Amino acid sequence: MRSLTSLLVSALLFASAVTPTPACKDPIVRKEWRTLSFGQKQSYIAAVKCLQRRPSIATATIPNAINRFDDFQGVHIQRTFQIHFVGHFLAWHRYYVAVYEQALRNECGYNGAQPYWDWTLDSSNLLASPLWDPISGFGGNGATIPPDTSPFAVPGATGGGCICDGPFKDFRLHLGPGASLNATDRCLRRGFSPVIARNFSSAARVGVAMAQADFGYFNKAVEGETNFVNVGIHGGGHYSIGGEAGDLYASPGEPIFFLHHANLDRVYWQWQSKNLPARLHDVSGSVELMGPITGPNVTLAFPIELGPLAPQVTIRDLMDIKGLRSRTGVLCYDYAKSVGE
Ligand SMILES: *[C@@H]1O[C@H](CO)[C@@H](O)[C@H](O)[C@H]1NC(C)=O
Ligand SMILES: *[C@@H]1O[C@H](CO)[C@@H](O)[C@H](O)[C@H]1NC(C)=O
Ligand SMILES: *[C@@H]1O[C@H](CO)[C@@H](O)[C@H](O)[C@H]1NC(C)=O
Ligand SMILES: [Cu+2]
Repeated sequence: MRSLTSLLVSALLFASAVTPTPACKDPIVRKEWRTLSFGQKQSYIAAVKCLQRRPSIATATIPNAINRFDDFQGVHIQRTFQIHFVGHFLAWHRYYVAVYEQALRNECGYNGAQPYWDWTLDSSNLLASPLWDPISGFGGNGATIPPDTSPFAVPGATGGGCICDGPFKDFRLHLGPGASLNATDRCLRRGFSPVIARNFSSAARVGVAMAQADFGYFNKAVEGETNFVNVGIHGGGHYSIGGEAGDLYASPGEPIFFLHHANLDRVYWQWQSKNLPARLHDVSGSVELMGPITGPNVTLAFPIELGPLAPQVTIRDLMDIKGLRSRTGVLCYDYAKSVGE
């Protein structure tokens, strides 16, 4: 009798023989949030809310995940210490956002691409960002609660409580905060910090990252350090929103996480595009969180795992955002210019 595994393997081989992965002819184009029409913004938000209603497929490893949105947050919580301050930080998050984008399209009928948030446009006036619009955007700051007096408090944070308006006002999270995968029932919190946006989300900060000559230094400029003296442009997006977005583990519980990481990915692609022949192959950095300089370091063959969300791939498969076109990778999207570029 054939085992279940061999049946599955032959079914997969059969499926791939019949329908080979289509090449990437027409990459979907990711646009800056404020360049979308009102209807496009509404359809994106409707798709996110749809993901928040569809049942989890990850309860074997994340028992308290209730819906597909939880699945994404849960996988990030589980892997926090394997995917930050490592050489594959940008590759992992590139794949993660692309798989989320595909879930919106394939499971929720969304026909656009993942929008990005070019936070340099809001760096000097965070509170005026159109992202916070309660009708066309994601709603605004959290309610004002007593300030966080811990040493890890975000400088300049305001609000901090549950969000008060917008499409996610009544949305409930089921995992986190922090590393907890216990069943919880929580609101979405925000704690806007205009000073973090001003200091770390500026065009000048992006310029510093773009000027780096190799991937190792570029990655360091993006991720910054584990303090508030330099949170990098990565931390800039997270801590300027604060609340859930400022939770290193549970931050994908903030829907804007995916717009922020799409923009980081866009900066990464712009940096790669300055010298594609070399930079499609340039990876370095530690395998382990803040790992020793003596290695081990990542290589193009390093595996990128999203657990129940998607098949394992390698960094090599993720180096080219249009890699599926030449069948050298698994991705197929592009970026439209931001406002004023
Ligand atoms: C999660 O649940 C376990 C078992 O009940 C408990 O020991 C642990 O403290 C909980 N963690 C959090 C963060 O609440
Ligand atoms: C922001 O930058 C100003 C000016 O350089 C500096 O004085 C301040 O400490 C910085 N604050 C944070 C939170 O980075
Ligand atoms: C690991 O990479 C760092 C730079 O990111 C480099 O200085 C170091 O020599 C590398 N270590 C090994 C063992 O290759
Ligand atoms: Cu992350």
